[in-house]
Amino acid sequence: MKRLAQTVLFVALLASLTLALPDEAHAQGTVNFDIDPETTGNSADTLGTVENCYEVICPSAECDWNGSSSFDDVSDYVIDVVVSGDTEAPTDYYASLNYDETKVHVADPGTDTLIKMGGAKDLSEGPLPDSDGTFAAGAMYLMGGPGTAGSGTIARVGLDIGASGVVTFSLNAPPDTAYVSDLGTHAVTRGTGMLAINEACSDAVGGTAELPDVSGSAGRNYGALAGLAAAALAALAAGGWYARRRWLR
Ligand SMILES: [Ca+2]
Ligand SMILES: [Ca+2]
Repeated sequence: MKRLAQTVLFVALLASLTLALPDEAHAQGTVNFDIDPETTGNSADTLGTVENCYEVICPSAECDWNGSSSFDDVSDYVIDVVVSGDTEAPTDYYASLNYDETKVHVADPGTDTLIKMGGAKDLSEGPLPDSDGTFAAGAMYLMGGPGTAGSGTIARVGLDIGASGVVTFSLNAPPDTAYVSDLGTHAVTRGTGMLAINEACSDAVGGTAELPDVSGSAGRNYGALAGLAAAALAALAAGGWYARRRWLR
């Protein structure tokens, strides 16, 4: 009976060791994927500020305030999928990007999925435009390589904006999002990013959550109303002062 208990313990120990093995395969550092909705200062091996949310006024007449969409397959704006952390020179990568296809599509102009991996085989989903809510970017060296080491942009994504609203971009779990170097497959973390089209970012992060069902434009009107109220109070106070002076004379 004691021997049986020892055997069970040994098997359990062996099982726990085996389960720990996949972590050994990620001995190289973690690579953090994120979305940068404003690309200023970004390159293959440099990162500007990685904003969580960025406000844009739709740069073309196709964006309506009434929520209707119209796409013309031309890029109006670009965002970046960026990497940081243990960004060894990549030998292949995948970035599976989710987006709200009622507001943006991934268009051909402006999209560059080889920024960090010049001369690699482009494995990205195509042909563009992509309009089903998920765009799979990726590349792999069949010869040559590796790519550019360092934190920076790994894929630049051209967006055809078709409607107003807040779009949250996210990345799907490995293996759909992956980073591989000569050291092997890196563990990854995944961030999100938001583009507020003709809206305020504060609405997207709940800054006006205490107000009942307020849209972006209404939120701004509250500010204007508050300003008017303050002006009215000042006028009343001034009026009262003037009246008092008249009464005292
Ligand atoms: Ca940025
Ligand atoms: Ca797609």
